[in-house]
Amino acid sequence: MNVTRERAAAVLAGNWLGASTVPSRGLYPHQWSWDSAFIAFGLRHLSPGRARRELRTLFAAQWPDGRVPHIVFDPATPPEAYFPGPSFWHAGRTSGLVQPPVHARAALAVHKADPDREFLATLYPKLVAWHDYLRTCRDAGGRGLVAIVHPWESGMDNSPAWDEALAHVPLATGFVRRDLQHGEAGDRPSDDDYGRYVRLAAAYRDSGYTAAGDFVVEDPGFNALLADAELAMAEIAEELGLPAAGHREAAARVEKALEETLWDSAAGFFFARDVRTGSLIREHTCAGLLPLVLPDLAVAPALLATATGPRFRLGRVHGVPSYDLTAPGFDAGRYWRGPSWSNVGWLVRQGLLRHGEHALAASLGEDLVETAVRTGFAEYADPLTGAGHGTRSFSWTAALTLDLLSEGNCDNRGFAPEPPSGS
Ligand code: 9WN
Repeated sequence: MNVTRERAAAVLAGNWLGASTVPSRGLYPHQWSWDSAFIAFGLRHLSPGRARRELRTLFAAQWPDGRVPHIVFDPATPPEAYFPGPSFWHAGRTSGLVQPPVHARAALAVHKADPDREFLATLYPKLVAWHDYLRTCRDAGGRGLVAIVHPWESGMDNSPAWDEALAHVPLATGFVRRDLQHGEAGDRPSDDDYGRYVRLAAAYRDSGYTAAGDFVVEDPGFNALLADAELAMAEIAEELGLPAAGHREAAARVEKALEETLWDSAAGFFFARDVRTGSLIREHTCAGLLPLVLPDLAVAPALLATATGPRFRLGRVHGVPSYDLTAPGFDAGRYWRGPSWSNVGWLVRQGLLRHGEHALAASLGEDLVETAVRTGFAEYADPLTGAGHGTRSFSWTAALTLDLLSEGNCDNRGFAPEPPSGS
């Protein structure tokens, strides 16, 4: 194993709890849903058994209604280590929110690395129930798209796309933020944003996790990943000798709804839609690039033009900026308001490959690896300077680095770590 792989593997070993991996020992000391899927993409190259365990552990916490909770709390970790912890959610050892459905794609990738029919056969009905929950219980807009009911469900928590919809949510008070003990305040969401997150989560909890409240949004990223997950389900079904056509039809339905409802042809972009007002939220965030993962996307050429244009400057900046570089609110270091995250870069790279953009995909992949190693596997990075931000030794940054290196199309040198003053 070369030095880069060793460093990435050491991060995942350090964050392994025995049956799942924490995103980060300090900031996120439990299991998170979409993190575990990205982590499995990397773990499959180190230990397919651990990758399978990661996904099995997550799905062991699946709710009877099919939802896969966004956090599974580790009973051995002190409750005060993360807020909102288990006592806030009143949901046993989990939260009651969800995160983007990248799990079917991860399960398929783990199986491809080390075929295990029993693993796939056990997970398949759970994945079916998960997607059914999203389709049936979350189509608040009635257009065949999943609506998220909390910014945390997008995985892109304080994206500027949520500002308008959040503006009328009252602030919760009387809680103590734990995240600021582990992260720079300037890299994290503001206190007001946090107050609104807590208020929204409490209202959803008090409805028994059924009633959408003040925040109901159709997110292009979440829905694109669901369509892609259904394409993965078709492949899984074929592996298991089960009918696959229904999954392809489900993927096509979501893709059609995305194009009909969230695509703005004048802008050449997918925007989120506020279901309560019925209006598109015209903020260019990285979620609008994620439909590129869909190989049949008819509008891909126009979307690629936006991706390589002044707003995202793909190929000319580090990674994929989480927010429009030309927007007045662009902030290169704050959470989802500008910095590049490796999971988004990794997904966009998959999209580039699926649309034949091999040179751009290769340079993006090399940049993701270089940035990850230089910054000590930072949670996110400044797209203009490449400087690391957020926590370090972040699991999905390490896991996706391993995955990129294992595809054999990235430069595999041992990169020098960033000096502490540069981060
Ligand atoms: C809330 C764990 C998670 C990621 C999200 C990221 C951040 C949590 C937080 O960390 O969200 O879920 O406390 O800020 O935004 O994408 O899954 O890594």
